[in-house]
Amino acid sequence: MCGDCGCSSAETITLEERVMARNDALAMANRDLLAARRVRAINLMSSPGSGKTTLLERTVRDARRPIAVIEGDQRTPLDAERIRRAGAPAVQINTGAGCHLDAAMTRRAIQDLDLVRDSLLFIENVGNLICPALFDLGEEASVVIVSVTEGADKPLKYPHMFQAADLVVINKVDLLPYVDFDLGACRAHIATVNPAATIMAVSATRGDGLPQWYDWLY
Ligand SMILES: Nc1nc2c(ncn2[C@@H]2O[C@H](COP(=O)(O)OP(=O)(O)O)[C@@H](O)[C@H]2O)c(=O)[nH]1
Ligand SMILES: [Mg+2]
Repeated sequence: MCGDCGCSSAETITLEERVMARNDALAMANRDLLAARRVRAINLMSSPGSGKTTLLERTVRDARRPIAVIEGDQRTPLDAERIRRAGAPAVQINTGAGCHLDAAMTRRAIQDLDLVRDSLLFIENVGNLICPALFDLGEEASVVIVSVTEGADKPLKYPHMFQAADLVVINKVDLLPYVDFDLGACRAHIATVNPAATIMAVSATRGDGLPQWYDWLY
């Protein structure tokens, strides 16, 4: 039995499997829809405050292709407003108590956005290093941001998130002189949990590493 809820753990596992299977089917449908419009979708994940929205604002201002953004937060339209001010269409999803976006939410947001052919779609997931890694949204690539104020050990502590990443961005390198953060160790930890991941160090505010980010993106 699992605590107070009265259900057996076997029933819980079956329900979880059904939820994940349904999500995976919807994610595949999203992937097909996006591919048909030649839209490259990127799932952007990190702890709250790592700089996801800041990097997106900068990317929108420097855009070489049309960009649209889906913003996920538990509450407030704040991040979608930031993206619109930077110059791109954005849809905000508020998950309430939820800790991640799922494929159904993403589908509704895709329908609300008038996606342009040959464009980029960023999906800024709800900020945490755990749940978003479990849910396929139909993205083409996953990007995880870790910032130098979070500590170099996070890839080891939250390996599932870093294993899901095609690219890991180490952000806020402008703060390296002021924080105790071992960049080499962080790179090594990322490579330990995900040897295939591309790793780049950037400062979304000062601009370090942005040429590499744009090379990867375009
Ligand atoms: N020093 C520094 N601050 C940054 C950088 N990127 C983001 N920030 C700041 O970090 C805070 C959180 O950024 P935000 O983009 O909202 O993070 P999000 O929660 O991941 O979307 C804001 O105060 C940003 O100005 C950076 O490269 N360097
Ligand atoms: Mg944000």
